[in-house]
Amino acid sequence: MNKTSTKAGRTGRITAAVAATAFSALCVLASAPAFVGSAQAASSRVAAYSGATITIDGVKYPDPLTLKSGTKVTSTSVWENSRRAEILADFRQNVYGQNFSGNYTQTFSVATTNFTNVKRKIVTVRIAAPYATVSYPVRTFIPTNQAVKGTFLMIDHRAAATDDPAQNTDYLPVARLNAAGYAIAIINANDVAPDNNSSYRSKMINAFYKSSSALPDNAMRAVGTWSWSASRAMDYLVTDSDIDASKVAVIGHSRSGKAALWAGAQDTRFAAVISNESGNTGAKLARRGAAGVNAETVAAINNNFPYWFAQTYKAYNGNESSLPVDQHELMDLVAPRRVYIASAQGDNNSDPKGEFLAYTAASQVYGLYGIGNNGLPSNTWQPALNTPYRGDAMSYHLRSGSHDLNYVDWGFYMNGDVFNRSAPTQ
Ligand code: GTR
Repeated sequence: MNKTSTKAGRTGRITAAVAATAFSALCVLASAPAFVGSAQAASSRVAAYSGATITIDGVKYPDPLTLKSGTKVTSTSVWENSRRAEILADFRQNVYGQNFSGNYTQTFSVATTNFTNVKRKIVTVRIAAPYATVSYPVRTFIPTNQAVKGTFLMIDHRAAATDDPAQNTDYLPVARLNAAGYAIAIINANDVAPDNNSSYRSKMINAFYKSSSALPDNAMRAVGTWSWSASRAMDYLVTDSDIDASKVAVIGHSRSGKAALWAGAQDTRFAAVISNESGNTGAKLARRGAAGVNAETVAAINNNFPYWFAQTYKAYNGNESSLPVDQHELMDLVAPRRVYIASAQGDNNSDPKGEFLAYTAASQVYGLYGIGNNGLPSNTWQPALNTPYRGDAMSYHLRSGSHDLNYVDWGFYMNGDVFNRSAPTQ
């Protein structure tokens, strides 16, 4: 099969509008001295958060259900048509960065091989952008001996996936997933934006920006590119008659969990979003800082991984309380689709309690749809270990042990009816 489409892209058009609004703010930044500076210097350049707040664990956080104008959001239509766009724009401008806005041509070519009970499709996504053409594989494994229950689209920064349908590690149990009736499609994050400070621009980013020029401060870097590329893989999946496009869950672990959440927040075609121990700039509330457990802070992540997020995010180093958003609102953007937050008890760097609190706070926006039951018996930390909690459209578990994606996690994703949710009642 060969399929070609030319477009500015759905996301591209939205981005252009957002970028135009953001421009005046950027002009102010441009006249200020060097942008990358100490946390102190950077923080003096962003205004303190002055919008409406909610209280989580005794601390004030941005209220997802009050418009910037001060009007309360009481209907899903105002949420979807107005408030959701405000939050999305704030995340783009201040955290993950703006998506590519240049036109591109997208082509898919598919090499299909049949194995016993499994069909493998190595899909090559080819993006011809203004400065270069970049191709990357989407390794897709589909069971053929039973009805397919749904598809996991995995963002894999460990470059773990191979072409082998028998591969079966804890992190990537392709054979077990297929045997259980699930399809899996995998993109290697390094194929689109290498997970490296000196080479992250080398593939997709330099196809959209001149390699000799500095990136705009508000342009997305590696994590945003991983998310964007997952959506391009989804562009393919919706065309594949072996895949039920209404049952695709984007999933990632840790840094890829951040990317999966951001992909699912932006791209409403994903029926479910699974964030496995995504921590800082993923599921963890930023305002908790080190959270008494030496958890990763915004300053730490920006200093250790300066190429993951927009340059604008660095203004919040040591200054989380000025952020116009916090991470509960990233989950809000997924509503009313299923969001699954998974933590590990020993994963202090990710601040499991901070992930849990963001999850419980997100029930507020799901509640607007009448599906606010998050499945937990109580919103008080700490829930029981190794227990999958499932609400109408929200799922959670806290695994014992340390930072990893393992077969205990996958077991919950496979048995948990991830691809269904109660219908919104509003
Ligand atoms: C850590 C980083 C985390 C998380 C993790 C991972 O070094 O501090 O934000 O992304 O890597 O990806 O495993």
